[in-house]
Amino acid sequence: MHVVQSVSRGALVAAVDGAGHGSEAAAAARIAVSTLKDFAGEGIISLLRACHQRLKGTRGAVMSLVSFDGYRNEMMWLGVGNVAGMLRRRSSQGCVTDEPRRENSASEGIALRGGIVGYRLPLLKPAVLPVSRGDTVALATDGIHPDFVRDLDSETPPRELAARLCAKYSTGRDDGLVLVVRYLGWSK
Ligand SMILES: [Mn+2]
Repeated sequence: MHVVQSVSRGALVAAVDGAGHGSEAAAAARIAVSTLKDFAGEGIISLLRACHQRLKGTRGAVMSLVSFDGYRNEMMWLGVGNVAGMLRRRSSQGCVTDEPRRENSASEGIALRGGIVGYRLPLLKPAVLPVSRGDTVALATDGIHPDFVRDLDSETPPRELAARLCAKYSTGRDDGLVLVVRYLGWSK
Protein backbone atom coordinates (compact mmCIF):
# COMPACT_ATOMS: atom_id res chain seq x y z
CA MET A 1 0.00 0.00 0.00
CA HIS A 2 1.09 3.59 -0.38
CA VAL A 3 0.70 7.08 1.03
CA VAL A 4 1.05 10.40 -0.77
CA GLN A 5 -0.13 13.18 1.48
CA SER A 6 0.39 16.93 1.48
CA VAL A 7 1.55 18.47 4.73
CA SER A 8 2.11 22.11 5.63
CA ARG A 9 5.57 22.45 4.10
CA GLY A 10 5.64 19.60 1.64
CA ALA A 11 4.50 16.02 1.33
CA LEU A 12 4.85 12.60 2.87
CA VAL A 13 5.37 9.71 0.49
CA ALA A 14 5.53 6.09 1.62
CA ALA A 15 5.33 2.53 0.35
CA VAL A 16 4.40 -0.25 2.78
CA ASP A 17 4.57 -4.03 2.43
CA GLY A 18 2.83 -6.11 5.11
CA ALA A 19 4.99 -9.00 6.32
CA GLY A 20 3.94 -12.38 5.02
CA HIS A 21 0.88 -12.93 2.86
CA GLY A 22 -2.87 -12.81 2.89
CA SER A 23 -5.30 -10.99 5.12
CA GLU A 24 -2.95 -10.63 8.10
CA ALA A 25 -0.33 -8.95 5.95
CA ALA A 26 -2.99 -6.71 4.44
CA ALA A 27 -4.29 -5.79 7.90
CA ALA A 28 -0.78 -4.79 9.05
CA ALA A 29 -0.26 -2.68 5.92
CA ARG A 30 -3.62 -0.94 6.45
CA ILE A 31 -2.75 -0.06 10.05
CA ALA A 32 0.61 1.32 8.92
CA VAL A 33 -0.97 3.45 6.20
CA SER A 34 -3.64 4.90 8.50
CA THR A 35 -0.97 5.70 11.11
CA LEU A 36 1.17 7.45 8.51
CA LYS A 37 -1.82 9.50 7.37
CA ASP A 38 -2.78 10.40 10.94
CA PHE A 39 0.72 11.70 11.70
CA ALA A 40 1.78 12.79 8.19
CA GLY A 41 3.13 16.13 9.39
CA GLU A 42 5.57 14.51 11.82
CA GLY A 43 9.19 13.66 11.08
CA ILE A 44 10.23 10.30 9.76
CA ILE A 45 11.56 9.00 13.07
CA SER A 46 8.31 9.87 14.87
CA LEU A 47 6.32 8.26 12.08
CA LEU A 48 8.25 5.01 12.27
CA ARG A 49 7.93 4.92 16.05
CA ALA A 50 4.17 5.57 15.85
CA CYS A 51 3.80 2.76 13.29
CA HIS A 52 5.92 0.49 15.47
CA GLN A 53 3.60 1.04 18.44
CA ARG A 54 0.41 0.51 16.47
CA LEU A 55 1.74 -2.56 14.64
CA LYS A 56 2.68 -4.46 17.76
CA GLY A 57 0.76 -7.72 17.86
CA THR A 58 0.34 -7.77 14.07
CA ARG A 59 2.56 -9.45 11.47
CA GLY A 60 4.40 -6.16 11.11
CA ALA A 61 5.38 -4.36 7.94
CA VAL A 62 8.38 -3.10 6.03
CA MET A 63 8.24 0.43 4.68
CA SER A 64 10.17 3.25 3.10
CA LEU A 65 9.27 6.84 3.90
CA VAL A 66 10.16 10.03 2.06
CA SER A 67 9.37 13.43 3.49
CA PHE A 68 9.68 16.40 1.14
CA ASP A 69 10.24 19.86 2.54
CA GLY A 70 9.19 22.34 -0.13
CA TYR A 71 10.41 25.26 1.90
CA ARG A 72 13.99 24.05 2.20
CA ASN A 73 14.02 22.06 -1.05
CA GLU A 74 15.09 18.99 0.82
CA MET A 75 13.91 15.47 1.22
CA MET A 76 14.49 13.13 4.13
CA TRP A 77 14.17 9.39 3.65
CA LEU A 78 14.67 6.07 5.33
CA GLY A 79 13.54 2.49 4.83
CA VAL A 80 13.01 -0.23 7.42
CA GLY A 81 13.13 -3.60 5.69
CA ASN A 82 13.35 -4.01 1.94
CA VAL A 83 11.17 -1.48 0.14
CA ALA A 84 13.68 -0.15 -2.38
CA GLY A 85 13.94 3.56 -3.10
CA MET A 86 15.82 5.54 -5.71
CA LEU A 87 16.13 9.24 -6.42
CA ARG A 88 16.77 10.17 -10.02
CA ARG A 89 17.72 13.81 -10.40
CA ARG A 90 16.41 15.86 -13.24
CA SER A 91 18.86 15.98 -16.10
CA SER A 92 20.21 19.52 -16.34
CA GLN A 93 20.24 19.32 -20.12
CA GLY A 94 17.74 21.65 -21.69
CA CYS A 95 16.44 22.96 -18.40
CA VAL A 96 16.14 26.63 -17.67
CA THR A 97 17.11 27.41 -14.12
CA ASP A 98 17.59 30.58 -12.17
CA GLU A 99 19.69 29.00 -9.47
CA PRO A 100 23.12 27.45 -9.73
CA ARG A 101 22.83 23.69 -9.83
CA ARG A 102 24.35 22.12 -6.74
CA GLU A 103 26.78 19.35 -7.41
CA ASN A 104 24.80 16.20 -6.77
CA SER A 105 25.03 12.78 -8.30
CA ALA A 106 22.40 11.82 -10.85
CA SER A 107 21.01 8.97 -8.75
CA GLU A 108 20.99 8.06 -5.10
CA GLY A 109 19.52 5.08 -3.32
CA ILE A 110 17.65 5.04 -0.05
CA ALA A 111 19.39 3.68 3.04
CA LEU A 112 17.61 0.51 4.12
CA ARG A 113 17.88 -0.64 7.70
CA GLY A 114 17.08 -4.24 8.61
CA GLY A 115 14.01 -4.76 10.73
CA ILE A 116 10.25 -5.08 10.70
CA VAL A 117 8.10 -2.23 11.95
CA GLY A 118 5.94 -3.58 14.78
CA TYR A 119 8.46 -6.25 15.67
CA ARG A 120 12.00 -4.89 15.67
CA LEU A 121 13.02 -1.32 14.88
CA PRO A 122 16.61 -0.63 13.83
CA LEU A 123 18.56 2.52 14.65
CA LEU A 124 16.64 5.26 12.83
CA LYS A 125 18.94 7.64 10.99
CA PRO A 126 17.23 9.20 7.98
CA ALA A 127 19.33 10.81 5.25
CA VAL A 128 18.67 14.37 4.08
CA LEU A 129 19.22 15.32 0.45
CA PRO A 130 18.70 18.51 -1.54
CA VAL A 131 16.04 18.25 -4.24
CA SER A 132 15.17 20.39 -7.23
CA ARG A 133 12.09 20.72 -9.38
CA GLY A 134 11.83 17.71 -11.67
CA ASP A 135 13.70 15.29 -9.43
CA THR A 136 11.98 11.90 -9.34
CA VAL A 137 11.73 9.30 -6.60
CA ALA A 138 10.57 5.72 -7.07
CA LEU A 139 9.76 3.26 -4.29
CA ALA A 140 9.20 -0.43 -5.00
CA THR A 141 8.33 -3.44 -2.86
CA ASP A 142 10.14 -6.75 -3.20
CA GLY A 143 7.69 -8.06 -5.77
CA ILE A 144 9.59 -5.76 -8.16
CA HIS A 145 13.04 -6.78 -9.40
CA PRO A 146 15.76 -4.44 -8.03
CA ASP A 147 16.94 -3.70 -11.57
CA PHE A 148 14.04 -1.25 -11.87
CA VAL A 149 16.43 1.44 -10.61
CA ARG A 150 18.31 1.36 -13.93
CA ASP A 151 15.17 2.30 -15.82
CA LEU A 152 14.25 5.45 -13.90
CA ASP A 153 14.16 8.78 -15.65
CA SER A 154 13.07 12.27 -14.75
CA GLU A 155 11.13 12.97 -17.96
CA THR A 156 8.47 10.28 -18.29
CA PRO A 157 5.23 11.29 -16.52
CA PRO A 158 5.19 9.56 -13.09
CA ARG A 159 2.02 7.55 -13.71
CA GLU A 160 3.35 6.25 -17.01
CA LEU A 161 6.75 5.48 -15.48
CA ALA A 162 5.20 3.57 -12.56
CA ALA A 163 3.10 1.48 -14.96
CA ARG A 164 6.13 0.74 -17.12
CA LEU A 165 8.33 -0.29 -14.20
CA CYS A 166 5.57 -2.46 -12.77
CA ALA A 167 4.98 -4.23 -16.07
CA LYS A 168 8.66 -4.72 -16.82
CA TYR A 169 10.07 -5.66 -13.43
CA SER A 170 7.34 -7.61 -11.63
CA THR A 171 8.95 -10.82 -10.39
CA GLY A 172 5.64 -12.70 -10.46
CA ARG A 173 6.56 -14.32 -7.14
CA ASP A 174 4.89 -11.70 -4.94
CA ASP A 175 2.51 -8.83 -5.35
CA GLY A 176 4.47 -5.72 -6.22
CA LEU A 177 4.00 -1.99 -5.88
CA VAL A 178 5.84 0.83 -7.64
CA LEU A 179 5.26 4.40 -6.49
CA VAL A 180 6.74 7.23 -8.54
CA VAL A 181 6.67 10.87 -7.46
CA ARG A 182 8.17 13.97 -9.01
CA TYR A 183 9.18 16.98 -6.96
CA LEU A 184 7.64 20.23 -8.18
CA GLY A 185 8.89 22.56 -5.44
CA TRP A 186 7.03 25.23 -3.62
CA SER A 187 3.98 26.44 -5.52
CA LYS A 188 4.07 30.21 -5.78
MN1 LIG B 1 6.56 -8.39 -0.58
